[in-house]
Amino acid sequence: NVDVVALGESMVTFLPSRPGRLADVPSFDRAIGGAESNVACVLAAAGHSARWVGRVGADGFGDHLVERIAGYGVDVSFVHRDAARPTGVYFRTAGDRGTGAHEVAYYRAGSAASAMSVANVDRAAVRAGRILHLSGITAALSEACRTLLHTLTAPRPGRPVLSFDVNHRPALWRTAEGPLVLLDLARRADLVFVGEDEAEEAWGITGGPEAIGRALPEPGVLVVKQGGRGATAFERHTTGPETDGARPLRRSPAVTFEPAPHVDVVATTGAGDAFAAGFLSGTLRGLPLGTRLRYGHLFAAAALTTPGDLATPPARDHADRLSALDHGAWG
Ligand code: KDG
Repeated sequence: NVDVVALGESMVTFLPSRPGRLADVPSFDRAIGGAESNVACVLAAAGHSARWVGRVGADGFGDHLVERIAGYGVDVSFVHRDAARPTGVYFRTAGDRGTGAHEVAYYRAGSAASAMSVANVDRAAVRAGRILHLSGITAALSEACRTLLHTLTAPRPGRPVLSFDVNHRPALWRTAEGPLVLLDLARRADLVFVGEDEAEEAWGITGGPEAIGRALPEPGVLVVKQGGRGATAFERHTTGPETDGARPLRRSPAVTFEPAPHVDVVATTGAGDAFAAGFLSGTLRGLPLGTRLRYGHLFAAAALTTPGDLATPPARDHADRLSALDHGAWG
């Protein structure tokens, strides 16, 4: 049995050799990306068992992704190779020092991952973990991927705890229904990650975490990320263990805010994935809500201070010591 299964598209990522506009950058360094496999890699690096389920081309970039992700200790035995479609890739520029804003160019339309479907994904392998981690990116890839997510998020007996990162990527959506699809998927999940800015951009919610909490009353745990300021988590208590996959019954929610430590940001890409991995790591270890948020911040700090999407999280004893520091050292 595996702790976490993550399903989604992974891509070869090209990082700029120097700052500047995409139009000007002369060369790029190869790295790996993909929100869901990032989560799986960070969790594996943090000592949990993780599986990534995806689809890549039968090409050298596909080999590279599978080998690199396996190198983190992630189980890749349910990754399919598609002889007819290529592995997706993307290029990005270095973030603006002040705002972190950067350009992204995706080459993933018609990719192997966009052909993932109910017919070709091993659903037993996807449902084999304690936690299944999905993200809204997959819903944007194709109609077949959207149907797959709907199937995987349907309530059913024995469903793993469903973790969903909204990951709104406006550049990927070719229909106007993206925000509604994301809202529907988030409502089906047990644990949801969403950025405050993302909730405003996708759903027009401007009232901060409380307003997002009101718009999303269903998930047992809702985590609202507030950029460099911190994150707020709402935990709606369950009445007992989720033995038959029934939705947890809600009482009044517990709300916790944890400030983020100050870091010199090198690149923001992958920070959300690292945050999710940190929170999930704390969840798997049964840690209190505030500590789970601190783990999210610590893992995100590692990603924020490296140029690539992926960074090794702090070792467990180190993270435990840092998360136990009093509030003055945080925020
Ligand atoms: O969260 C990081 C991801 O955005 C990056 O790895 C690429 O998966 C990606 C995407 O679709 O943007």
